[in-house]
Amino acid sequence: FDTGKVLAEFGLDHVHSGTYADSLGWGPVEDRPVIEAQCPADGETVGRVAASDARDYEALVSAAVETQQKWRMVPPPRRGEFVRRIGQLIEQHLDSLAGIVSLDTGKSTMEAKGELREAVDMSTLAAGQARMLYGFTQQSQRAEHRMYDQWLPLGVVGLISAYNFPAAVWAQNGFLSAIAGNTVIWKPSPKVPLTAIAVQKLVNRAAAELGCEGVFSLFLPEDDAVAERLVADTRVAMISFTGSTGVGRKVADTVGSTLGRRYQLECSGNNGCIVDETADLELAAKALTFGVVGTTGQRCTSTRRVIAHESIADELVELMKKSFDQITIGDPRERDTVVGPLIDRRAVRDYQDVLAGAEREGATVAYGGKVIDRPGLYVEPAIVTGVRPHFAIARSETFAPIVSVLTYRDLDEAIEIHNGVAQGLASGMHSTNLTHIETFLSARGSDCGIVRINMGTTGADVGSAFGGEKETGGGRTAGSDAWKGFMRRQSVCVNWGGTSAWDDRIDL
Ligand code: UN1
Repeated sequence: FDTGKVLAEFGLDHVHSGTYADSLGWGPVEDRPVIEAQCPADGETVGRVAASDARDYEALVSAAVETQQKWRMVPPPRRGEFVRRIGQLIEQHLDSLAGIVSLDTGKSTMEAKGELREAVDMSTLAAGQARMLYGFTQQSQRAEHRMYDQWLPLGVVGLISAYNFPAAVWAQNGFLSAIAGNTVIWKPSPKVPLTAIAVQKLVNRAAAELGCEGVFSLFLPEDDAVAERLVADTRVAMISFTGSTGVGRKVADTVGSTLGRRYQLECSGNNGCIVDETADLELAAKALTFGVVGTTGQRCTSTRRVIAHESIADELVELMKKSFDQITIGDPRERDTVVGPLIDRRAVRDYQDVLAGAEREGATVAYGGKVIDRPGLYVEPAIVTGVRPHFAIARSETFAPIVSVLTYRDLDEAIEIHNGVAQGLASGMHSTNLTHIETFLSARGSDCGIVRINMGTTGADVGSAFGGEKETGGGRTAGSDAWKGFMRRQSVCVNWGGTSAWDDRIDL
């Protein structure tokens, strides 16, 4: 696609500095720091964006507090119409917005479109949910009293998102926040500034049409120290954070220390998939391939570990190699590209270090594993065999297309290996044996937030709750009853009979 044209659709300048402060409602700050938007495909600077700073923050947070006072009284179904309208605008501009997501992240346009469809799906889910913020009726033991619970807004939500899903994670958390009656301050990763601005511009258009200005605002600092204000600010009722476990822990410490504020964390995963001796290996190899290489291994749900029964491990690895061979790696702007580059140089270094470390510990890089000799940050997806559970490669998350293959003898051992890591986001099993599957789904099975049977670990459906246990942080967003995480529960009891009910005796 044509970079200049795609940017122009959102009023963004190609290469030259753009100060979009006016259109984003930021204050008249002169000497703003600049964020360079570099495309990971070739390192080209596609845009320069003026960042927000501490002075903008003050203006944004007071506006968010003030707007929330009004927004909380708007009937939820009307709030739903606003998020649905944002979804429609994303849908209308899907192709060019996907171009911007590709320029920022390096993911293929195919995947960028998938991410934006997820954002659209999230808008329809949230709009429908807005009519169903149900509380239960309870039966009071007192005569002529009505008792029920109701769900009320929290206030201002601070939404911190990572570079890998710059639009979908905002939509998952932001749309539920908004239908819940909260206002949202979005702090995206400074690695994806163009997506953040383009999305905010669509939001502003929907807001102007429906009179919902100020419900969503964008805070785009270049520097994490400025972002920390948001986390520490007691005017912000909740922080929803997606990113590494290290940063997530700091968020939890800061927010948790002021009781009454909430946090929701979606941190590192180390997603494993058990493939047993009864599995359809062709299907498993295909599902595992996309789980490993999709988004160049930079999803928190990416498949990091394959735990294969020893009798089929070699055959599975051969099938995975064949399937990996079919993947077109290339410039995300080209039509047939499936896998693009890594996000930055540091990610390439991490990829190299982890593979070198695995070899030192005695594992074998059985497929791929090299940096591709061409401009841009391209690497070959890697399959590492002979990995033992205690190897560093199997214990921590590396955002790169690398999968470790571990083997096991019986199901108990497989589950022990599977659960024997600190993270608990997505998990999977390939099997045709009902007992194996149900064991993995039982209380002694997977300890993760998400389980996929005969599927890949990635590509969550918005209809179910998304998030994980253990060091992944315990947060949930998207479907099921995840909306409750963005609201406060109130237990109500109304005495409608006008008498005080002291007597415990039943007297018919
Ligand atoms: C993330 O990687 O931070 O299910 C979240 C999936 C994606 C994950 C997005 N929706 O693979």
